[in-house]
Amino acid sequence: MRVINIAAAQMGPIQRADSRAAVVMRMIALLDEAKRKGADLIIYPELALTTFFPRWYMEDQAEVDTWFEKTMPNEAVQPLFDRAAQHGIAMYLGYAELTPDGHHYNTAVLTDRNSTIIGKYRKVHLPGHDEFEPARSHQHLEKRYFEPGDLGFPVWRNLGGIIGMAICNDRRWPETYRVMGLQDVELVLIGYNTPSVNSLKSAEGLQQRLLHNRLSAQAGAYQNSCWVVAVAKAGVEDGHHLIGGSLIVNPDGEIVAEAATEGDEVLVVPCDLDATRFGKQTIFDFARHRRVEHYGLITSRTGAVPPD
Ligand code: CDV
Repeated sequence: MRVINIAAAQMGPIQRADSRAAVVMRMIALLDEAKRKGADLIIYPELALTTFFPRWYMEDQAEVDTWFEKTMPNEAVQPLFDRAAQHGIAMYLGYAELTPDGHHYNTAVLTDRNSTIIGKYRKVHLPGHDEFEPARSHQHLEKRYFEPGDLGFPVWRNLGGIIGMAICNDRRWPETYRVMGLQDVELVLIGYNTPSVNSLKSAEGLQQRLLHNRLSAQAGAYQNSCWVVAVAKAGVEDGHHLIGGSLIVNPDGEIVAEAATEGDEVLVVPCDLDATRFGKQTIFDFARHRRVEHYGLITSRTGAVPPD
């Protein structure tokens, strides 16, 4: 058995006025709880240090940039890295990244038990739109504020396993998991901020959004025989509701833990990475069963084209 004790650290809402320092204090409290429960690895949500700012329309780039981190760790976040190293807990941390040469990404980093950053992922599938759309009940301006990630879907060896990362909307795309599956991934870490309403489709509410969250994570886990951990920032941020439903899914696609609240909440589950092997050696033994000669459209065509 190769067991990693995984802590899914769901976070309740972060208001627009909340400081990074206050948020980091909450994250440290979650980390301390994870330590008490024996965690080896903690997963925080997408954009864990701030409110989900892409809901706000901004024209002033200087204002936009206040939501971004120019270095990681930085002064505000250093106490989190220090406490994680003290506890010997590895970490997935999502934040808005502004690079020295001016690029903006929706990013997650992976640290080892010493809080050394060993991996970086930049969100590939950016949802939403890039201009103000008055018909929407809230904006979702990720396409305005971020560039699509430029790092692909790498995986890293950490804690004795093979670990990959994705961010929020990525979890709805089978390609996300499969590209990592083809690198023998054993554990996929995902942070998310998902509004509980679709601002263009009133029939799609909280229950359907929770269903799609489970469906995506369970399918990704089962079809690639890996663990999937998906962690929310949840609750009402300045009047805008985000779903909770953080979950840990095993390589059979079964949910083994799910958050019960929309607040700060830690789920800790021992995840045996050897449990990934059965599926990878049988029904999802890619080397024996995949038929790449029939998959060309997956990479040669982006949008659907109906037949003549
Ligand atoms: N932050 C996100 O990527 N949110 C999307 C919303 C727009 C649906 C998601 O896939 O959850």
